Amino acid sequence: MYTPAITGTGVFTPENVITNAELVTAFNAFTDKQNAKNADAIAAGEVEPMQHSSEEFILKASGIQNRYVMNKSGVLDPDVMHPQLRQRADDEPGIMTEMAVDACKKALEQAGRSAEDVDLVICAASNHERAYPAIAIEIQQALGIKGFGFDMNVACSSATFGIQAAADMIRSGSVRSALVVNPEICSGHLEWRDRDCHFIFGDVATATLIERIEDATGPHFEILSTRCATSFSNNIRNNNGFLRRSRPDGVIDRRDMQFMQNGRKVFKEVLPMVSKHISDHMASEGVASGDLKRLWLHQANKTMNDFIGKKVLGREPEAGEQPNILQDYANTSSAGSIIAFSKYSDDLAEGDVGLICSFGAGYSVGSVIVKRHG
Ligand code: CO8
Repeated sequence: MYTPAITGTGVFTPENVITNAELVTAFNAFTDKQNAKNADAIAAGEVEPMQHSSEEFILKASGIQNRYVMNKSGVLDPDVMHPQLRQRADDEPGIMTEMAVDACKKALEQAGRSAEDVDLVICAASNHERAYPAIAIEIQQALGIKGFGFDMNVACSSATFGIQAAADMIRSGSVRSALVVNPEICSGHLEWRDRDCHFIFGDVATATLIERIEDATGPHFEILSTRCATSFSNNIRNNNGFLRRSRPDGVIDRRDMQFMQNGRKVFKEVLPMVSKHISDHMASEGVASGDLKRLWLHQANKTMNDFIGKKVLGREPEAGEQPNILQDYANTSSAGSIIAFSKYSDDLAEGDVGLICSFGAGYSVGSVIVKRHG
């Protein structure tokens, strides 16, 4: 058996930022247009008027201030309200591949490695640009990696589940080195015209290089243990699949193919599940809360993270102990905890222990306990 270690991480951040102010202005303009269009039906009491969104609500309910997106103009155009992404020719790299390649190169550079050193690419994300060939195989080809690649999807937990899969293969010796990459174009599956969720998501790609610990050339994080759990729930759902299903009246319901959630229920049900999962995982590995130097949590909601941090540590987390990036990136699904890890882990000292945790649709929760070396 070999010991796996995280030797490099990389983050691709899109160029375009949307602030809450810009988002709310676009949403409210759309709302006014819709209400004007439906004025007669609204006056007759047949249609409910749409309500404005508010910056204050978004910040208070979620902690989000900005989000990065792959296309800004479409999202902010009240007559469009979705990203307008150019369809790629079959012989061009896909959009997810371009994002992933950038993140992977940064992870390889940080580890002092090149593509020839890698045996496996796992593209772990909550949405994939196409069904097949696997995005991972396209990334593998774009980077010039031998070995193999495959796609996997566990929604927001894709990265930690991918890390477990890669770490287990490294432990057993079937691969020597793996890239787990999470290109998330959440803007493509978000209903930007829905006031309840239009502020939630952003786009990004993260990559994590995992190698045998003896192959590490610089500072690295030994993977002490991983744990994954799932429990079926309809409270976060996206019905977009390969079947073109229509309603009884023959209409294809576009909303049915986008992100849907019952946010309040998610909040209530996922918090205890995650807190218990982390505490049980730590207990079975003999890690006390006092031993934990950092928590890199899934980035969906600030209140949620504050709650989990307090529950796991048994006290209010101190500044920097549980870094949030959601104020800048919003919820980037599987990439969130890896962005936090990538940006806030360099300062840990030899022997410091930390925990990466993701949670979300499924429900799913994945945790990775790591120890700093070097
Ligand atoms: N502006 C102003 N008011 C608003 C707005 C708005 N934009 N939206 C709602 N309100 C109003 C509501 O109408 C409601 O009014 P009233 O009290 O009169 O009924 C009031 O504000 C409160 O609304 P909510 O109860 O909905 O508000 P919450 O406080 O619950 O906050 C949140 C909403 C932020 C969504 C919160 O519930 C939350 O964060 N929940 C957990 C979410 C979560 O973690 N989800 C995980 C999903 S991600 C995942 O697993 C990956 C899926 C793949 C993603 C990729 C595709 C995109």
